[in-house]
Amino acid sequence: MSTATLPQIYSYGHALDMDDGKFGLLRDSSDAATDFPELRRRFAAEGYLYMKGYLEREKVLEARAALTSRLAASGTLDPAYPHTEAVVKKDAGYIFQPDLTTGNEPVQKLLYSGRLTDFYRKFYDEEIRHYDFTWLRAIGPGKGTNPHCDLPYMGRGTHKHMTCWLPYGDVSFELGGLMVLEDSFKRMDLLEKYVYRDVDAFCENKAAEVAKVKEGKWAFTGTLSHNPPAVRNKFGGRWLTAEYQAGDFLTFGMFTVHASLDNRTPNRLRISSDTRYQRASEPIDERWIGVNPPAHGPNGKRGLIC
Ligand SMILES: O=C(O)CCC(=O)C(=O)O
Repeated sequence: MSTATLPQIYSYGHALDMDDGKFGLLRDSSDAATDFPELRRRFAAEGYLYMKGYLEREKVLEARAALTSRLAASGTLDPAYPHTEAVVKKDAGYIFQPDLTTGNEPVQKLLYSGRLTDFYRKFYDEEIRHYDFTWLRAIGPGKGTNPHCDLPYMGRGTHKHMTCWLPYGDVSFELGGLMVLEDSFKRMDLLEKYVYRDVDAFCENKAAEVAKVKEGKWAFTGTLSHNPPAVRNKFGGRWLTAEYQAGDFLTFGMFTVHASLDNRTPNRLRISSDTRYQRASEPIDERWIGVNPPAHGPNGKRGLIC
């Protein structure tokens, strides 16, 4: 399909090149929603599955309300609007708030039971596990996510786990959802030196790295680039995205380069989560499991001699 009728898209402060060969829409795989051999085939070929309307819209909106009521209670939202509209007070910025999901039953049920976990069980064709940590993002006006792969943040167990990116509400191009770089996971020639580095590993024998870690900083941030058009020019392929609706999810593997569109609304939050699922039989990254996962904190760090 031609991109001629689409609006100009921005990511990380850059206008994307909107030519047909450089930008496009995600393939909707809802036509194959019950055909798991076909879904596996598409995932192997394309590195992602966009499952439009797979989840019950009402349940997603219920989870949204459970999140926005907490955002309202924390004083983030403009009280002149219903909390479900997620209109932020001025300068609220980017909010990374996994805590909003703790003990939040509608969110926990949506992500870790029912249709979504059944999807991964059928996809892997065996028992699954999920990370206990939930990445909950409320992206404020003017913000977005730079290009990266997920493996540097979660590569200590299997490398065959999958990310599920799920919007809580409709996400227009203006509000800015996720985009993946077509066929980027096939470019191991370009990814090899980047993707296997662990953001929480540091060289014990290098004083500068030890000092950074002690200050709670990363020796390596996991960022692939701050320039989405330049990444595309290097890797080839198209940046692929969609106007998402509540009930959709996008799932992809650890080697797929992705980023987000910028939130170009004047005052609304884009609310989404990203969660991880894998075969129960495969090793799991210890940073993301348990009641209080170590995450990227001091207990998640790994000193190496290098
Ligand atoms: O939602 C975003 O802006 C980023 C999400 C992401 O990087 C991920 O799903 O791995």
